[in-house]
Amino acid sequence: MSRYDEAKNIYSNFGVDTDKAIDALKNVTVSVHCWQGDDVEGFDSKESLSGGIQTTGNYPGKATTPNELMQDIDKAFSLIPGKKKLNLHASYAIFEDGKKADRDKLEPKHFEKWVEFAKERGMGIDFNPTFFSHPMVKDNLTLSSPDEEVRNFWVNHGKCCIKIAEYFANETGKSCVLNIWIPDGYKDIPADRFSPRYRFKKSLDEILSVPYDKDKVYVTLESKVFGIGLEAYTVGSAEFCLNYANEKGITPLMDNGHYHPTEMVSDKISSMLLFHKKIALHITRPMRWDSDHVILFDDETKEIAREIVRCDALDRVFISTDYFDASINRISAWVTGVRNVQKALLYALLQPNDILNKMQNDSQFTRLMVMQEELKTAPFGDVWEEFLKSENMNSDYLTEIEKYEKEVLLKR
Ligand code: RNT
Ligand code: ZN
Repeated sequence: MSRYDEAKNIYSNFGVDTDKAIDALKNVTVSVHCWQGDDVEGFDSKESLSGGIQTTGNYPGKATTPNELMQDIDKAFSLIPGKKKLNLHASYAIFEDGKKADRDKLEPKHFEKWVEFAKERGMGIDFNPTFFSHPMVKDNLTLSSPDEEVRNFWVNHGKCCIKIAEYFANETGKSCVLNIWIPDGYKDIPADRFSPRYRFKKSLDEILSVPYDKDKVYVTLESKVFGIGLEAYTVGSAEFCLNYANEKGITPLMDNGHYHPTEMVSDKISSMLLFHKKIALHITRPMRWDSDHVILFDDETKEIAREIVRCDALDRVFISTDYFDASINRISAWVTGVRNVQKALLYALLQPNDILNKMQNDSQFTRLMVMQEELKTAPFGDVWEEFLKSENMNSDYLTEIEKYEKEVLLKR
């Protein structure tokens, strides 16, 4: 009997069908962030990374041109099983013949190369306006700035991005998630918390006044609790973003690095699903702060996945990754993190949820604890290997990456 067959038997004793779990996982799309490949630098500006986010590390071989980034994405994606989507930021615009356009003048044509790239690979594209790493970010403010010139510049950027998102959806035939996140905030105690939020609301209203097809473009709004240098106050707080999303019928996005450390996104998912058709996630690994470490197969990642599966919401949650580690091989960081999201999903799909729910409802809390604990040591690894095998992959991706590092990355 193969290891998988044995695992299948063991899981069936728990009331779980492993083949079904593998099939379900094959249908889940993970939107993979392009910015792990170049430490969130992008191609449109020489400005260093700003917005209260930070990459640390200086591992050699990072992508510095569109071609290098595409080559690295190809390498990473060749080692990531399952369905993938490419998640781009506006700062990754590609300007031909040195014809640069500023962020408030971006057009679909500046993303033609990416569309070509995605289409050739049968992938959809998600998108993000880039409200950071740019000289028009004044005093850490964009859409909430009291300076109308600054605020308008960024409103126009948002408007351009809606059109580009629609272009992506039309070209790829797959809907595009357009995620708005602004870094705006203050390092120290502000005198006025109301007006910046008032202006942010007004700016969002202006951006969303651009007509767009709501079946093709899903606008999401990402909240945050604080950023580096923005410790005292964040304009786009959880309350702001959630209320705004509710009022305007757009989709809330939760990044699990954007809450106080004991606040868990896994616990928020069920509530959010009760009040929204769709929700969006940035899966990351905060370590003491929003440090954006590579996603591990850890408890919170598993719990997030379990919530999605238990709420029967795989088709209602836009799952994307958001982390950036410059201290290790960037391709490996990509593959490890995205595979861990998929591992967590498979792990979640291998839970006998009906049985466990019944135990909860029947107040069988002893049995519930014992079964949940016993499931932790069930032969999950063999089911994961079977999934990889069905995707013509295996658990050794590092050999290939080390070869690529020697032959490609170190020669850059
Ligand atoms: C920052 C947010 C945001 C960014 C990306 C690059 O704290 O998480 O999503 O990480 O847009
Ligand atoms: Zn994020």
